[in-house]
Amino acid sequence: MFKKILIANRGEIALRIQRACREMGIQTVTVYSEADRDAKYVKLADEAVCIGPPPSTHSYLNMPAIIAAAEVTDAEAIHPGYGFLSENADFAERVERSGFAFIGPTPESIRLMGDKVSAKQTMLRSGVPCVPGSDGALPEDAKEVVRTAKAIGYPVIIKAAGGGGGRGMRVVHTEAALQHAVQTTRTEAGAAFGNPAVYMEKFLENPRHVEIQVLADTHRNAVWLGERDCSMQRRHQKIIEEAPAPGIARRVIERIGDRCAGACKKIGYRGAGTFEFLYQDGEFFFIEMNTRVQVEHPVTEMVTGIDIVQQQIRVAAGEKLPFGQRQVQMRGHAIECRINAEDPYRFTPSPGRITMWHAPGGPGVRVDSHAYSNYFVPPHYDSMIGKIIVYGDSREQALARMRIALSEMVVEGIQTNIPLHRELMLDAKFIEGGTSIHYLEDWLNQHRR
Ligand code: MV4
Repeated sequence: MFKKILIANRGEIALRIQRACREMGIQTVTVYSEADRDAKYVKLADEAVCIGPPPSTHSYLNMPAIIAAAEVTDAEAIHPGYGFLSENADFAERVERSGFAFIGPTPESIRLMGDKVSAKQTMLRSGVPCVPGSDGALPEDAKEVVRTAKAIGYPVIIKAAGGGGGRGMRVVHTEAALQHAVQTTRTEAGAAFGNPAVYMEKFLENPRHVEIQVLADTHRNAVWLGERDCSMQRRHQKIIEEAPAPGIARRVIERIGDRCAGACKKIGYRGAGTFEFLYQDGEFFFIEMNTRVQVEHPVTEMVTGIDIVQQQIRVAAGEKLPFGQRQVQMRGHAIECRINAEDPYRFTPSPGRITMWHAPGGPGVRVDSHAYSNYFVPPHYDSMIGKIIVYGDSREQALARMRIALSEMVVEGIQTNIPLHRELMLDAKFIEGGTSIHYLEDWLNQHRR
């Protein structure tokens, strides 16, 4: 096992990785920007190295600075967390070429899944069901594009191969709008991702976002750890996630989960990963794969009892997964609310000093946050300052515990989205379960104040 790991991230996930390391007896190096100098997790780290000024392009995205920090501290491995460099294949490659272990998949896997066209083709070959669409990237030939759309049936969606997470896509309802949409998406994709390739899919009008968590080692073992429903989102920012997904038959999920684990074995995947699906009318359709640990990983940890971050570290060190698929048991229900420093109804960021921070507690309540009373939320980064995760034997109990946790939580000095979460936990349709990816935005439009 590694003796020392460098954490190339900030905020709650830096603290989360630090805690996993500490439990495993691994020393931690935290890198930080000048804006995060006074963060508590920086002081809690065994060693800390300043890697640059506040803008992430000069710090958390600065590959030479991060690798140099690993060199001077004699770290053996680098954990990238989520966001920043976590899905950058070139970074993973530079980390490995510099003699460090990258706590994540191989650069080849990251690259394969980073190109959404090659990701989809890989999944189709592994028997993972995908959204009906073009066979690979769209050709230049306009007539061929028209034929493809006709065969799929309108509405269709044009997506950039280099996109993902909602970036670089355009819905098309008529043949008249098709050519312009394809050309515009191509041009934008070339500028944004350095890759003008686009592909076409049937546009699903009212799906849920359900994802499958996987873990794979370097000994051809791969397991899936159940699913998460992440449909409660606004502008591709998830705010509530839960496991299991309400109202989906276990046998349907099991078939998909087994296919995901099978795909991991087939491509020699290593580490934690997430298969994103759209779920509509009882069917799953793969859209993309994330090759990192995700913000919402705790809900899976709560229902499986598996520490995903620890397992990421173990498989990166070459260890075998200590359990097979039959040992993975899902039990109870977990819900996560992301706490953002923002206006709860206008969504404008609200950085600044937290004058009072009181986190909830009690049975089945977990708070993953680096915040505390007198912590200054810097304006340079994502507005998420923590997560409340609750567990219950049933969804009803988890909901009740989340309502209590949200009622106990006190944050003063900045605005947060806690009032929004309090309302949503009392919303009849959310309580019923199974709301689509459009539900929150529709709800916000009706509850505008
Ligand atoms: C779609 C779709 C409908 N049909 N693809 C947005 C994020 C990216 N991961 C894929 N996305 C979508 N792809 C087809 N064929 C609708 C979305 C979508 C969405 C997906 C998941 C969660 C939230 C979303 C919000 C708007 C659109």
